[in-house]
Amino acid sequence: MDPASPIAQRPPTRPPSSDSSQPAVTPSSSSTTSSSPPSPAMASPRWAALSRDTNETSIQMALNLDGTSSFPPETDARVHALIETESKGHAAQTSKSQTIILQTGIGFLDHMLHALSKHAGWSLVITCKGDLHIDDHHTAEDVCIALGYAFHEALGSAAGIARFGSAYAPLDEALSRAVVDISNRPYAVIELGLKREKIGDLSCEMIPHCMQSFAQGARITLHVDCLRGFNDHHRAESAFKALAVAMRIATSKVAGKEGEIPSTKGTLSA
Ligand SMILES: [Mn+2]
Repeated sequence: MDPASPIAQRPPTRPPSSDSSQPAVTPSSSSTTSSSPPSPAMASPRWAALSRDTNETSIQMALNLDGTSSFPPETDARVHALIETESKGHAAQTSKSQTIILQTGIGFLDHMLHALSKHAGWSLVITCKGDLHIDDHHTAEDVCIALGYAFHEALGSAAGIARFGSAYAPLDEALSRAVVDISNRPYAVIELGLKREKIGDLSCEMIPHCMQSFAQGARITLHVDCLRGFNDHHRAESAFKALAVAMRIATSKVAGKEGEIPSTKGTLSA
């Protein structure tokens, strides 16, 4: 998937935000039919829905950065169908405060995105039918770029958020560190030091590439290092957990800073 390509089936974009930080090409949101900018007292839902079909992958997704069971009105019927099915059955990933259903077709990718969404506090539903008869590449890459687009759209303006976030997360002997800047400057340095060929059906070379693809789509600056650890499953999972916590911190709303852009330039759009 070309990171610069527009996403198909997007409804009109949200009203211009006060800091003009929305790029021209972005998955659109959603959130409100009002034409006035959101006030702190009536903040727009930080959510996005995305649907994308190509010859390589068909992805439908809904994201709410603040958890809950609420998703945008334009959420794809296939996402709703999945939620309906899971709510009647084995909704093991869904809790009182978060709805998380991940069916990318790659089990270990589902596991990593589950860790990311759970510890970031997101509600996230993804269904993907990809060309897994070829390999895992298109599916893993496209899902993560699309998740980045959805994140960028769901966040909307960076006004009032912390902007920077960093976290360490261990998993037994493994320890990872993630540092994020909601910068509108896509850049990623990911060093996980994985040594296996694959974990489950996900190639280890795709794991840092997934994070890089997410950062590209989300337009964030991201540094993730696995600092130690013997077991590659542990190394990868600790990295996604560290990313999750760093994202939660960076996107948290700062009391008293409502409506303020956290930048010395006064904008994060340039
Ligand atoms: Mn695990």
